[in-house]
Amino acid sequence: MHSVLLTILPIATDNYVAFTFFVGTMAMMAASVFFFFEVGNTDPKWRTSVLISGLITFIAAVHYYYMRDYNLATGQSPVFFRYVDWLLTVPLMCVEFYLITKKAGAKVALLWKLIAASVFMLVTGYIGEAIYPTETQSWIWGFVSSIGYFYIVYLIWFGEVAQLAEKAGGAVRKANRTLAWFVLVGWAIYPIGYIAGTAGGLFGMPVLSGLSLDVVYNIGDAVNKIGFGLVIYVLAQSDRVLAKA
Ligand SMILES: *C/C=C(C)/C=C/C=C(C)/C=C/C1=C(C)CCCC1(C)C
Repeated sequence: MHSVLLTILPIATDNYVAFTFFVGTMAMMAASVFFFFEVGNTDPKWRTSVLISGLITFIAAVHYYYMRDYNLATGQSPVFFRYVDWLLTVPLMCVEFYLITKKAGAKVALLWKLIAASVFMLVTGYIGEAIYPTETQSWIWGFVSSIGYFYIVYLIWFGEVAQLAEKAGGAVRKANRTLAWFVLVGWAIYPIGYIAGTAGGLFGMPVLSGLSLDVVYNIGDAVNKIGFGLVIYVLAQSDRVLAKA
């Protein structure tokens, strides 16, 4: 028992997968501390949004702490906990879109649409990655998952979220435009990781062979979770009622 508790699994210097799990854990922890402390330095109307930015990176930090260990101990990809993390954090990102557009009239129905589309995207992606990981099945489920993804892209770029953000104007409009790029470009990192992990890669082409799915997902998470939170933070800071001295 003691040997189990005291065992330290060293990360080999050429083990990039384990290294990105380690750096990911640290980055998510640091971002969480930052967002949590900044809540007190935020205009009251944006506090919930900044708090949720911190919850997103905090949930990821806890998962990364575990996934880093899992990967070092087993050499395997922590697929299940990866998707548990996403199932918690991606709907919270949907909540952010709802909160920033709420004052312009966003209804709870819009929040549910975003959450439903993200859960659909993630559950079907999990089926293709973990339950039926054969080449044909992975491609089919990957395409099905993409329907959910493109629906979210549509809502944020042209649909209700975009319209409400334009109506709100100012800092909200600006923030939504930046977040829309995160969803279009930053979130597109994930299908690349998915394909890297699919049997046969990109239809047998060598472009993604040798690329680790975990390295791609870890980069995607750092860019999207921390980046997303920072956009919300900048919005909150730019839209504060300055006390007149
Ligand atoms: C913090 C975690 C985030 C923002 C995760 C986002 C994940 C995706 C956008 C995943 C998308 C996928 C597809 C569009 C097709 C292939 C399967 C997925 C689930 C990797």
